[in-house]
Amino acid sequence: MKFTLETQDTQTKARTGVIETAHGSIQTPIFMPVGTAGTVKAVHQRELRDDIKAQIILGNTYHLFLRPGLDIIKQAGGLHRFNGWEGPILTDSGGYQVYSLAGTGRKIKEHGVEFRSHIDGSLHTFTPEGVVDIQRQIGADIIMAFDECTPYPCEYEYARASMEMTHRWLKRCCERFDETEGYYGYPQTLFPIVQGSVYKDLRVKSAETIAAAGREGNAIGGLSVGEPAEIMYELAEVVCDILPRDKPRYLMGVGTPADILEGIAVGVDMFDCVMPTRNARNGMLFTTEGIINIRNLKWQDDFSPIDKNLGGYASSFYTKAYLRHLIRSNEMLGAQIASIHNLTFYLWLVGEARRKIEQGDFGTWKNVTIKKVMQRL
Ligand code: PRF
Repeated sequence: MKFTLETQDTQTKARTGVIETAHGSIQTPIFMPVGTAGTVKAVHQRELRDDIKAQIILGNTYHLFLRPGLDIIKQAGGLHRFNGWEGPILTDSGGYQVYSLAGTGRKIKEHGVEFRSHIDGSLHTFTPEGVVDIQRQIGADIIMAFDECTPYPCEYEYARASMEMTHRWLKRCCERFDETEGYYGYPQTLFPIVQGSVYKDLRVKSAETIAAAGREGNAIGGLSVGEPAEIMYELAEVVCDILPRDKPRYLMGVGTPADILEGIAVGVDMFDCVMPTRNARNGMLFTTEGIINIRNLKWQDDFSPIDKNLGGYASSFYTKAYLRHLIRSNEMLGAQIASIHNLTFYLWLVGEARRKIEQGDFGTWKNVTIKKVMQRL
C-alpha cells in the first residue's frame, strides 16, 4: 500500500491524498460503505461501483468467519472473487463486533476473546494471531488489528488496562502479520487502532504507541460509542496531531454527515458507518437540502426527485412520493433505492470535501454544509 499526501488545507487540518492498493486507488478523504457479511445491504456491486462510486468497501471478520466460513471464502479465491467486488476491501478485526456482544457471555482475556456465535450459539475464541490469519484468508487489502473497544461511559482504570491490553494485542498482531503472507498473491497491510476511551492522557499515550508501531496507516477506535460529539471531535484532533502526517488516518464507525466533516477538519482521511444504509432501510434519507423521514405524510404527493442535486441514478430518477410508498409498504425496492441514495450522498459529501480542500475553501464550506444537510425537513 502507498499513501501520497496531496493537499494540506491552511485554515483547518484537512488534507487530501491517494491510497494505492493492489485492487485500485482510493482518493481521500473517503467514506467506505459497510458490507458486513460480504454485501453492502440491498446494494448490487455494479451499483456500488457505477452509481455510488464507492472506492473501497468494508467486510467483517466476525460475520464472514461464522458464515459462510473460511473454507468457502478460500475455495472462491478470496472475498473479492466470492462477492465480485473488484475494488479495495478493508476488514474489521472483530474487536468491535465482540464489544457489541456484551451480555451474551463473552469473556475478554489476555489470550483473546471467547464468544458465542449469534447464529447457532457455538463457542469460539478470537485471538490477535487468529484474526490476522482470518483476514489474510479473507483477502482484505487492509487488515485491522485486534482491539478492545471500551464502552461509554468507562472508568479510567478499566480504560487504561484495556488500552494496554490492546497495545499488547497489537504487538502480537504485527508479529503474526509480519511472519505470514497473503493467500492470493497480492500485498495486504495492517492498521493498528488507537483506544483510550474519553481520557486525553490515555489517548495521547495510545496514539504515541500506535504511531511507534510504524505501520502504513493508523486507525482511531473507541469513539462514537455514546459520548458527546464535541468530545469525539476534540479527542480525534488530539490523536491526529500525534499520528504521522504521511500515513492515512481512519476514524472507525463514524458517523453522521456532521461527524465526517468535523473529522476531516481535524485530519481524518477514512470513515465507515452503517448509518447511511441502516437508516435508509428505516426511511431516513440524507439529502443536500437536509434530512428527510420519507415515511412522513408530507411526502405523499411530492413527485420531485429524492435529490436532484446529487446527479446519481436512484436519487434523480425516483420521486419522494414513490419511495415513501415503497418504504411504507415494506417493499424490497424501497430499501434498495434508499440505500443507494444515502450512499450516493455520503460519497458526494466526501468528494465535495476533497474538492473544497483543493480549492482552499473547505472550512467555510464545512460550516455552511453541516447546517444545511443536518437540518430536518
Ligand atoms: N474498534 C474496531 N472496530 C470499530 C470500532 C473500534 O473501536 C468502532 C468504534 N466506533 C467502530 N468499529 N475494531
